[in-house]
Amino acid sequence: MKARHLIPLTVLLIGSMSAAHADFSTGFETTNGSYTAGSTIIGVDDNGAPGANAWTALLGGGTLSSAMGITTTSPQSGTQAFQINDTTNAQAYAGYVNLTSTVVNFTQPYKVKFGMNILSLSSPTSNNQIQFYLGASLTDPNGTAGGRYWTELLYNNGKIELYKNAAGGTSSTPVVSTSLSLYAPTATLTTSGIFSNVVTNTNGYVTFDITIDPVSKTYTGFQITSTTGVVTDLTSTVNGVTLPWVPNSTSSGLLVNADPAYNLMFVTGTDDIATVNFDNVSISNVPEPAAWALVAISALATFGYRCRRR
Ligand SMILES: [Ca+2]
Ligand SMILES: [Ca+2]
Ligand SMILES: [Ca+2]
Repeated sequence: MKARHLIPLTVLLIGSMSAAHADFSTGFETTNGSYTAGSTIIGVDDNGAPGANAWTALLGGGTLSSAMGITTTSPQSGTQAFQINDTTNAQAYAGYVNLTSTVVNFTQPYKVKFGMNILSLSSPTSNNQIQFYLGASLTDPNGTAGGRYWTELLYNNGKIELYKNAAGGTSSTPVVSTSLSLYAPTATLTTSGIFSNVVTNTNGYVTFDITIDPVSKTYTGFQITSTTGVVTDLTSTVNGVTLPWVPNSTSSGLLVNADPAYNLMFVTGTDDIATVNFDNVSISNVPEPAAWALVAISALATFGYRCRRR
């Protein structure tokens, strides 16, 4: 091999290395940590979570943590999934794990992905029945009175709602609000009291794929995928839209403009009765455009160099 052929290979490797980071990924299987079918998730240390950081009950704690457990019913992958089985309209449930200092490089763009399957949802119920967050603060993971988040995705009365920062920077508001029934075609939409569009039966997983640029504090992608093959790319809707970062809110004990923490949290509402599975949760860095541009430029330069040598 002539020396000049090594140049593009070297540049390609450097480009690839700068774009490659480790992922946080769990399917709630026994291989992912001490997840045990039929047992609570609370106290379980995921292999991918930093050190001994364990799943923590934020709400519905103590003896009620059995409602947040590992199920073998309808996993998206493998044989197990995380299930919140909320049977009371007087209690919220929230389980979170703190991923601060995880292997993911949170200073570079990253993708948050998870599957959700609402197995049942009954009345009485109000708004925001199922909730997902990444963020808040270490001292206030609940984000009391409007926490600060990297992302916030809610199931609200039949709708999937991805949240953004609201004008003024003190609260958040949906940037996407779309019907879950588009992705869960077997769901039954009913009217229950004053609440409409409530999914009441088993409907299969819906996978969310959210891309975040932590530097510009904006979304750069959002995709929803059903088990039946429906894929909706809402990137054009969310691209460049500010995350639910609420920079002026100090309600979580955060200073103005300080970054949220990295609490990965799943929640069911206080006055909601719901059984919901989560599976295939991952956070992974996305290749940086600059790195790929470098590869492309070096390839072009090498091509030009070779042409001239002929
Ligand atoms: Ca699984
Ligand atoms: Ca760990
Ligand atoms: Ca409840």
